[in-house]
Amino acid sequence: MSTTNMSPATSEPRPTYLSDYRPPAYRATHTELKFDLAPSSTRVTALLHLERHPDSSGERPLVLHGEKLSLQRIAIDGQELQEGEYRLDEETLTIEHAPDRLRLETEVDIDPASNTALQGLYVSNGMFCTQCEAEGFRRITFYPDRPDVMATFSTTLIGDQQQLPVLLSNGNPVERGELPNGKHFVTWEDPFPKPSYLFALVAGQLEKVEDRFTTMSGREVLLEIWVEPANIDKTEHAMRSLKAAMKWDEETYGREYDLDRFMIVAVDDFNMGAMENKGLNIFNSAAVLTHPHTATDAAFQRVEGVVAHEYFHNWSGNRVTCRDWFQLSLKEGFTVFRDQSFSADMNSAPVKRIEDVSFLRTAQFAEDAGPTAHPVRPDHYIEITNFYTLTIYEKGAEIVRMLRHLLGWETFRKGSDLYFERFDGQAVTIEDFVGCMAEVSGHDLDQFMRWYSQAGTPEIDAIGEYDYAKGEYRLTLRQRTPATPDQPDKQSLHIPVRVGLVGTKSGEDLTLTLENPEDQENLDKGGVLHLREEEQTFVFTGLNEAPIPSLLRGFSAPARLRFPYGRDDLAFLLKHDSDGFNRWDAGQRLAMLALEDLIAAHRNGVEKVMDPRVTEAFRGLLTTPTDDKAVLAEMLTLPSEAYIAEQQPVVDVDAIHAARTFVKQSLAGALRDEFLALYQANRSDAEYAPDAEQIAARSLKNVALSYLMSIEDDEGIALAGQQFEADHNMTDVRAALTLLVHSSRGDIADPALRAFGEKWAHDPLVMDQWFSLQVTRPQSDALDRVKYLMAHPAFSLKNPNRVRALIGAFVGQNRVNFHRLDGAGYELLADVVIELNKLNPEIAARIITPLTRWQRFDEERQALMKAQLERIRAEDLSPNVYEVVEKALAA
Ligand code: B3K
Ligand code: ZN
Repeated sequence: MSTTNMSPATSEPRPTYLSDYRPPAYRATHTELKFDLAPSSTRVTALLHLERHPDSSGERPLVLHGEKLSLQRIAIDGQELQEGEYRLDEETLTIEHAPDRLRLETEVDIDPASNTALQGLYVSNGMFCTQCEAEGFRRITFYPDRPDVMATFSTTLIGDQQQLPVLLSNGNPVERGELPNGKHFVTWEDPFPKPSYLFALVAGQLEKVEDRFTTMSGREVLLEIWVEPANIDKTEHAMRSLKAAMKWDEETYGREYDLDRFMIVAVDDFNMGAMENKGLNIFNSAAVLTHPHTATDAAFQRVEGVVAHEYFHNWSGNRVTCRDWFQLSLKEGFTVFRDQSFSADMNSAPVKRIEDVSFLRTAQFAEDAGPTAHPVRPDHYIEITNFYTLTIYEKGAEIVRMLRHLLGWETFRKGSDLYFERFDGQAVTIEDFVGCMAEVSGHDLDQFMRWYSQAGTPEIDAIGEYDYAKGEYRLTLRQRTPATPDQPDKQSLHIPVRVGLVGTKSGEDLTLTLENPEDQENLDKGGVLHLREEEQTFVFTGLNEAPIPSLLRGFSAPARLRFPYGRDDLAFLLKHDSDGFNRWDAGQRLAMLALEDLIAAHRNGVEKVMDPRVTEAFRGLLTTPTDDKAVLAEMLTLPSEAYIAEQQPVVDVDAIHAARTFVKQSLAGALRDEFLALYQANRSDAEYAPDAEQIAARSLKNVALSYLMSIEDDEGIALAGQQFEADHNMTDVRAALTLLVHSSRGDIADPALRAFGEKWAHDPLVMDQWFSLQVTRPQSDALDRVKYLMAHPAFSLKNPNRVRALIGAFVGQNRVNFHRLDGAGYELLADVVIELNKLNPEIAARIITPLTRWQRFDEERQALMKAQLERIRAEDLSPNVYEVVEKALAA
């Protein structure tokens, strides 16, 4: 049981409120740490240079955080404290009458080997590593563990020379040497003041690859990627990505790296993707290791994005950090925006936008519509770990993107420069960031700030009317944000709506002239209408042909936009819209209309009929030559079941699955030859490279194969078999194997699966894929397979990647089987959550998400899901799971 963990029957964990923020009574200026590393008992000696905060009155005591620490010694300025001179509870150490300036020494013992929560110091595959964000450092030593306390650190690591030959921490190594009993030590110094959440140490048997980067001012930086010896051949792409990111940040944001060395370490047990510790980024091995034979294109791209994200944090997060954890999106939203822009520049920009928006609309919109909805800057939380959400990250990035477009790149860049210069070395707020943007642009961003405080996805209802005689088009936009928990009433947001009017005769963008000069001025600056009121009408004049509006171009705001498009309008936009994103979106909308009909047909038990307009639109896509294969692959991809579900008032998983399968099979049947030709045209024996061109061709080929396999076309099956056997690269192997395993052709799939499992038994990241692709198969035996695989020797609830690969994939991507009407899927998830609650509360509170969305389903399923939530609530819960389950049941 964790220290803040109280059984709901006795007392409930208490929330922390933004409005209660006060600067700390004391701050640390310099911190000296010594670790004597041993798996079950590590001695941590800390010497903190503390001084009273200038804003703090003399009455406030010195309070340090500390959890699960066994205190051995405590002294102030060399004087041992006696019992009674300090107070210890499960979360804090309090010294009532401390001097204004002091040196506090503590010695504590901790137990990294039994730390399955993976916060603080823990052991992964025999390697010591840390995860301190947000509040893990307090599990290492007593400390003012809050981001507004920034100190320089000096860290000495002591370990067995054989077991722990490599000893790493933040900054630069300044001393090393041998010690008695086969031990050795290394001392590291980090000259940049940092909050404790950016502290890191790593110790183990590691090997490195190194490289160098010369910064724009001519300094040479040593780059090191540290991995277990078996993975030394999987670092090349991460290194290339790191150098590209360093260069990009110099060129794009004028940001240069500051230390002499930058290290990345790969660990197998990690709760998130990676962590931006100063000078020593620690990565989930899944977010750093790649090899053409073990990682898919998607994995290569993820590595590039995450390496860049963590590197970019060196400025947006580390040099300028958050005052408190309510400001989390200050660093995360901005840094996600930065990594999205980087990936767009490295690959296909339109595809990157399509992927990011699909993800946002599917997953973040669902969060915003569910019981855990919260503003991008929350005003209270019980467990901050629960707030590393899609809303903080992805919606936060959309807000920064809106600012970038409102201001234009050059002004936005000036605002960014001002922010980094003015607040360098400080812990600041979202107002400080937006304030810089307002200051450099002269824009009034007061209303815009509501994006940070108001939860929920705004809905925009648009209607348009063309007056032929006057040559006018009247576009009326009405906004509304639905109520969310704690926020019944919403105010109007400032929403930038990028528009175009596409002429129905010419197929070209018409010149936009607005009646109102102020609106026209805004429009001239980038085709944007500023919707600030609940309802606004924009009158476009001088039009000599009827237009079809193209709205929210490039997805200019994270909103749901409705417009009564006819199917012919959508087919027209799919052909003619000059905005690539909206061209794709028109195709998705067209498919959605057809899917909605088919969902209804399935529910009503009437025969399903395919809308020929969808087939013709696809035929058009398949037969029109294109130079953008990457976008074509996206256009040929139907909306996911999760996205379709998002659009339904009551989710009918079976009807959605049936309708989508029907559309896919109809298209495959009607366009078989075209898909086959597409497949053949995009085959290649060229040596694998994760470049945009090859990735596009592979996506296109594998999309074509998925259509052919949907009808279990003989030729398709043969091609999938050959593609698997050819073993050219993991992208192709995994695509082929997944299609085979998801088909009814067990005769081909089973031996392939077995061969794959045996071949890769030694590689955890490939085995994760082996687990996932089996449990996502739509056949009704999937749940049995999950249970069978949970008993597999390679499965462990202690490894978050494995949990995500098996349980996460099943509950998130196998909707028909997770939502089985006998409730067995829900029961299985609840069982897992109950076990994980004890082992790793952070992961438990995440994996439970699908159960919390019970209101979206029919009554029968609602009852089954709620029953499992109640069952979980009856357990002795971590604050993490407690907070999520309470919200879900209160909804
Ligand atoms: N900042 C880390 C978050 C880790 C927090 C885990 N509770 C990852 C990132 O956004 O870069
Ligand atoms: Zn981040």
